[in-house]
Amino acid sequence: MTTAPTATPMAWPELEALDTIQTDRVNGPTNAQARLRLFGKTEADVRVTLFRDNHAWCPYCQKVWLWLEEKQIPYRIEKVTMFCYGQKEAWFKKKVPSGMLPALELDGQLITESDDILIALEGAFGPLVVGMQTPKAIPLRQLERLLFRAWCSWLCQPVRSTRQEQFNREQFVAVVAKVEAALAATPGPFFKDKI
Ligand SMILES: N[C@@H](CCC(=O)N[C@@H](CS)C(=O)NCC(=O)O)C(=O)O
Repeated sequence: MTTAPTATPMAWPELEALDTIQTDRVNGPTNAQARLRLFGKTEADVRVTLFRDNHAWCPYCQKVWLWLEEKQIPYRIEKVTMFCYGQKEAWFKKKVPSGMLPALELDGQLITESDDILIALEGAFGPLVVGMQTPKAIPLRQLERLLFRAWCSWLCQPVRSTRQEQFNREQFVAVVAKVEAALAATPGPFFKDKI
């Protein structure tokens, strides 16, 4: 009789040693582990610190992350634990008592709420193609809020009746149809194809 080999899970350092692709986290392609991004500039040029979730899946943090990367604004990254993974860092709760992410410091001034963060960044560095407050962007931003509310009402909130569940589902499908229509209005796969 042969015994099956026992598999011992690898530790993080062992897994890291297998990663032979040496990426330059500071100036190379974007990556979720970076703590500093310079885009060829120097640390003296850094005016921004982004506080984001450890695992880089918070979509509101991603929104700010994408903006900074696309604009190539030098920034530091501070990682913060999300409630679902454990205790929120005390230093972060001192800064942002609600513990919500993202948060950002621009020239030492703290800003929360991803839309307000982007508006402040636009004020400092100029818009990323279409400004957050231009008439072109506003209906799409409203549509994103509608979509968020619709899926959250359907899937995240407790329902009291089958009728309510069905209503929430229909609301969601109706908003998705609006999103589809907005996408179909451009020839490409994006909401805005050309400016
Ligand atoms: N309206 C906020 C929403 C931000 C938000 O919901 N953030 C979630 C993560 S996706 C959060 O920080 N939750 C606290 C936590 O999970 O620790 C924004 O646009 O910035």
